[in-house]
Amino acid sequence: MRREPTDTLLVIDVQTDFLPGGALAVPEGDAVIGPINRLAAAFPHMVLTQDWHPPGHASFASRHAGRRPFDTVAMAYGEQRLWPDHCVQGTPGAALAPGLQAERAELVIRKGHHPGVDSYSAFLEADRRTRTGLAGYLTERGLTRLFLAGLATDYCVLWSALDARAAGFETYVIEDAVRGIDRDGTAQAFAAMERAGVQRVTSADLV
Ligand code: VGL
Ligand code: ZN
Repeated sequence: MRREPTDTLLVIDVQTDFLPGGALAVPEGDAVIGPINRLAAAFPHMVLTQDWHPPGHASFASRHAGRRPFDTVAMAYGEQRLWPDHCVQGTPGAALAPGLQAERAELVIRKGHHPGVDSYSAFLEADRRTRTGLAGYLTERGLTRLFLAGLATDYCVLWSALDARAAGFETYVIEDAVRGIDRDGTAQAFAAMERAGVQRVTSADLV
């Protein structure tokens, strides 16, 4: 696939808490780092996201009496899955994964920082109204072709890809540079992305 000057590698949530041994470990989450590093060296632009929750965030099961991680609860903005405490601002678990080559990142966008609202998507928070500013940033810079990598396929990668399409970006998901939390959820996520016009590529197609 030919590289365009507007091509942007959008790396979602490659953070210590999502790696094996982390607070919300994604199976084989560390497997994305090698492909992402090779892509990072070759891409004209790179943007990262970081899940970045205040202590006691509303998505944490520990905040909801009688609830456990992976339960769902009704929030003002809709259904919310509950998680173990993860990616708490400033903690080691919230740091970018050691070994991730992030030097060339032009922007790190932090999301999930509103105490009462989650944000899987890099573009739009879970209330589906509050914008992160990423679409404006990319649009102002003319960065119109997005290639998604990172964690987790069935949550933050999925929602970011769907919102990228909804915002009119040409969107690709790099299948060997993403991993999911749940196996069925990951298969469903790939199907939903395909229906939305997200194209599937491998890192070998790109570098
Ligand atoms: C994520 C669950 C909770 C993700 C973030 O990065 O996919 N998943 N917070
Ligand atoms: Zn989170």
